[in-house]
Parts: sequence; structure tokens; C-alpha cells
Amino acid sequence: MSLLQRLFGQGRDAPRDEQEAQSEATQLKDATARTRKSFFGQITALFGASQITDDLWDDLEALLVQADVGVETSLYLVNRVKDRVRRNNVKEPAEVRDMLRAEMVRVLTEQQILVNTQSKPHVVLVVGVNGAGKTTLIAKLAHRYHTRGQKVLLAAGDTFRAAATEQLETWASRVGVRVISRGQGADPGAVVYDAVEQATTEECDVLIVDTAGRLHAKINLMQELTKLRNIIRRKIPDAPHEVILVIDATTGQNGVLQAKAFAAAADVTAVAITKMDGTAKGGIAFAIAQDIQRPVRYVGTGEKMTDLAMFDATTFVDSLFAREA
Ligand SMILES: Nc1nc2c(ncn2[C@@H]2O[C@H](COP(=O)(O)OP(=O)(O)O)[C@@H](O)[C@H]2O)c(=O)[nH]1
Ligand SMILES: [Mg+2]
Repeated sequence: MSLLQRLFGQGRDAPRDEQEAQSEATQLKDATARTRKSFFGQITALFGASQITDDLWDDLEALLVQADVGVETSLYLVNRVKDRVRRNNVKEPAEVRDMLRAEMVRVLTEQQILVNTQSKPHVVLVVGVNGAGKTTLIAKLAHRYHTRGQKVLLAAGDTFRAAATEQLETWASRVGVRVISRGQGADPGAVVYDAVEQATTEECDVLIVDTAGRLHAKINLMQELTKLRNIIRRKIPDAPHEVILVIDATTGQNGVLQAKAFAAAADVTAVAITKMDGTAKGGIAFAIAQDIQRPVRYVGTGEKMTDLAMFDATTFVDSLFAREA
């Protein structure tokens, strides 16, 4: 297995070649620029000290919390590193920084990504609150699969909001894929039923389903997601193969709360963190991985259909600590 395959897996959404993997790493680095320059820049500066003091631990914890790593996860990380420092009698702050990096990678990689890439169609359900970036992510995923030679079908399951269907249709025509829709006010179950039928008879490789995103506090959203899932399963018993929860990185700890609610109710398999380019608090990735025990799979790095990077823990952590801007 090549290094690339080990880093990114062999899924049908894996980078096509070395060049694409490289460009995704660059995208991830650009998208984390704000986070790197603010909180993680200060963390890097902490390790420029000559000694390891109690203040260093306190400052580290405070900066992690400010970067949206979350109170519990920050404390967990600091305690893990502290233990290792004591056990190994480490004296050099620079060595502590390397231990912190290793622990951060571990938090992100503990969650296994299990994606069934064999089934046809491979059904992906995309969930999350309004404005999180679901429809945009779907366009990005459609583009990704489409450029890999996969036959893609989209389902306009957000029939609740005005213009939601049109938005997906506009994206679909830009990407060059088909979309099944019934317009605003239609029963999402009927849209999804049609889409599953079509995807099966047309032998599509991937079916991606958009959903409405009313707030997680409303129980009926979760009921609706369960209903959609059951409709899909009637035709394809092991589907949906992925349930991707979309979280807007700029919503901070509120986003983590949303993630918890969805993960509990919607059988989420992985998370996409969008708008990483718009926040200095990219530490949210750690809070999500640790708090909801799901892998981060994608990072949104802008508004265009090419602005998507597959999440790689080592590349991400490296980007936070990188020296150059
Ligand atoms: N900067 C930036 N904007 C994004 C990203 N993903 C989505 N957006 C924007 O967020 C807004 C809401 O996205 P949309 O896909 O409609 O959210 P939905 O309501 O969950 O379907 C739109 O203006 C998108 O262009 C991203 O990764 N970066
Ligand atoms: Mg939408």
C-alpha cells in the first residue's frame, strides 16, 4: 500500500493522484491559516520558553479552549501530555510540543472511518442544521465523485425551504449531474423514494440525499430522518452507507452541541466541518472527534465546488503548527 493510500484510504472519494492529494493538503493549510495565526501561533510561542512551568500548562489549556477545542478535550489533552512529560522526565518545551502534536493526532484518528465503497448505489445521507453548508457540500461531493468517473444522482430532500431545490438544481447543472426533485412543499419521503428507484434502475454509483435542517431541538426533524432512512432501506437494506453530519466551524461550541444531538439521533457515520476558511477556531475538530466519537471526514475550505479537502489528521495538526503563514 502506498503512503497515499494509507493516508487517505482507497475509497472512491480518495484523491485521484499525488498531485490532487498535494493540492488538498495545501487547501487544508490555507483554510486553517486563521486558526494557525491566532491561537495555535500563541501555542507555538509558548513552547519557545526555556522551562516547563505550571503557567505553561495553564496557558496551553486556556489557548486550546479559546481555539474551540472544548473544555473537556482541552483538559484531556493537557493531562495526557503532562503525564507523558512526568513519566519521561522531559525538560525541553520543544519536546512537549511534539508530544502535544502526537496526542492531537491521536484524538482525531481514534475514530475509525468505515465506508462501504462496494455497494451500488452507494447512498449518502447529508444532515445538519440550516445554513451549515449541506447543499454546498453535496455539490462538492458530487463534483468529486463525478470527476472520478462515477455516475452520481442527487435527491432534493430539502423540500421545506423556498429555493432549496433550485439551489441544488443549479449546483447539479454546474457539476454536470442529475437531480431528482419535486419542488418546495413536496413530501421528502416521496423524493427520496423516487431517487432510490432511479439510482437503482440507472445503475448509479453514488446517490447523495439532501435533507431539511430544522433545529436539532425539534424532535420531528429526527423522526423525519428516521422515516427517510426507512424508505431507503426498503429498497437497499444496508443503506444509507454514510450519514454525513455537516457542522459549520464558525458556530463554535454551539456546533458541538448540535453535533451531539444529531449523533445521538441520526446514526451519523462521519462529520464534515465546513467554513474552516472563515474561522480562527479550527480547534472545533478536536471537540467533535472527542465528544461525539465520530471521524471528521471532510473539511470545507471555501464556497466553490472544488473547495473540499478530505480530512487527514496528521496534515491537519501539522498545518496548525506550521511555521510559515
Ligand atoms: N467560506 C465558506 N462558505 C461556505 C462553505 N460551505 C458552505 N458555505 C456557504 O454557507 C452558506 C450556506 O450553505 P448551504 O449549502 O446553503 O447550507 P445548507 O442550508 O446547510 O444547505 C452558503 O452561502 C455557502 O456558500 C465553506 O466551506 N466555506
Ligand atoms: Mg440546503
